[in-house]
Amino acid sequence: MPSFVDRVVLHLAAGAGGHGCVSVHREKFKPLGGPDGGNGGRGGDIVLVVDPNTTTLLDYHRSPHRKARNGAPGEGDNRSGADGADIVLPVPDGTLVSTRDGEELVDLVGAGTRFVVAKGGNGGLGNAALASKRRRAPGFALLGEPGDTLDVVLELKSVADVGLVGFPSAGKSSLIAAISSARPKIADYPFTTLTPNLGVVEAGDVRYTVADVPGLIEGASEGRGLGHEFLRHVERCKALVHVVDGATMEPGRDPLSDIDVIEAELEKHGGLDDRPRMVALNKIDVPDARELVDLVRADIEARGWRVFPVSAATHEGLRELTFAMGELVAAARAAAPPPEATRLVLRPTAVDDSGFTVTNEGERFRVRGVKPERWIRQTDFTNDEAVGFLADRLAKLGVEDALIKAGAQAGDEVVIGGEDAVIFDWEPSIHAGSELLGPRGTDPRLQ
Ligand SMILES: Nc1nc2c(ncn2[C@@H]2O[C@H](COP(=O)(O)OP(=O)(O)OP(=O)(O)O)[C@@H](O)[C@H]2O)c(=O)[nH]1
Ligand SMILES: [Mg+2]
Repeated sequence: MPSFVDRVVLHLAAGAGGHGCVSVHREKFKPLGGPDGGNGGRGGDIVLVVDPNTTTLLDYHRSPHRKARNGAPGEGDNRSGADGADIVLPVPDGTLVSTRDGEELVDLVGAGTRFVVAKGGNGGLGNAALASKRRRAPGFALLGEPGDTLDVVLELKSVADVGLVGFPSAGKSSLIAAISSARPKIADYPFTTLTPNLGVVEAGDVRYTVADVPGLIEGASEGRGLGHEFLRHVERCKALVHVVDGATMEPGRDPLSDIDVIEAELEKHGGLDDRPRMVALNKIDVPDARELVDLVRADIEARGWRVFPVSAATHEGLRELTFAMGELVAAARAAAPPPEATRLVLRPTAVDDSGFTVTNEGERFRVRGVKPERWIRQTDFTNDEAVGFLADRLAKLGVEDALIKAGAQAGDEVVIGGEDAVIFDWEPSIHAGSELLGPRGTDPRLQ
């Protein structure tokens, strides 16, 4: 059975920032100019954009690894490195983005809606930008930061006003083809439809969208047939229409029990009780089916649902059906607030990104904070002067003092960051040492 692709896991890597450059200006007869190392470029972002021409997640199923370009390193003569190009991934309307743990990040609804799902790293400052009165000729530059790397789950939940539900081969796709300009695949074997088809219907002055759902069978919610996960596509629908096959020859099936089976699956899926329903008794061009209409109509109407005998084949009854669906949609629109805007769930960031915390973990002290952790990533630990600069920054932020307050002593282990943290043997004097080192620079060309 072909796989149904409305859920994919994407492996994303935004671009890394380019490193800053260490360079010293040279000119004939002026051997010692100032520092002129340029900044590294930004790494490219990965952006999801709702594109009406994209209807499936198939492309991402085939190639789930996406990587944006890195920023270029800075160069001498104050030339900044080029930014890495963003990559833009088109997704269908109604794509839900979440983490692998199931935490919802964003619900992308409406053409053109954008979401930066992976941010590129900032470029590192070159030594020109790091120069100050006190540090006239820095012999180091900052490293570019890595870009976000993460896995996200994309799930497609169609955005349609009316959802058609029913057994395989009941004629749901045929109905969509008959009432809209959509041209879904139609065939006389079950499970023809593997991804929902979406059609736009105009009935009087109401314009609405209709989607079908792959055929349901008893036990779908336990994974039989194509499984009930398809029902997620009708979660957003304002109304449901049962499409019932009036001409099926299968033993044990009749319109009333078919409806009961589908209702039981909807019930198990949950969350759809409040959606108004109607019934389209299809295939009345077949004499047996036409006879059934009068036998079952009263029972269905007793549930409060309107019944429409139709034929997707001859188009009989379709005008009444589409106008009635339009009425339901219009009523739902009038009752509900305006179309749902994109719901953004922002990833939790540190409460205060200017601060930091120091915790005594027994064996070591741990420093957490947006700034200290970023500074660590920017530091070239092979360069003493860069390490001194880091120590200065940490001291200025108050990390040094906080460590002393927390009881840290020379030689204790200090960790800055979370999982892939950097571990130091703490030397309170590193601060003072860097002061000495700092202003002068170690670039041998400057001696
Ligand atoms: N005689 C007659 N046949 C119909 C009518 N509507 C659909 N059919 C036939 O029924 C079969 C199934 O139609 P589909 O539209 O593919 O059914 P479906 O409900 O989308 O089926 P799945 O996608 O498999 O769930 C096809 O052979 C259609 O030609 C109708 O009104 N009259
Ligand atoms: Mg179909």
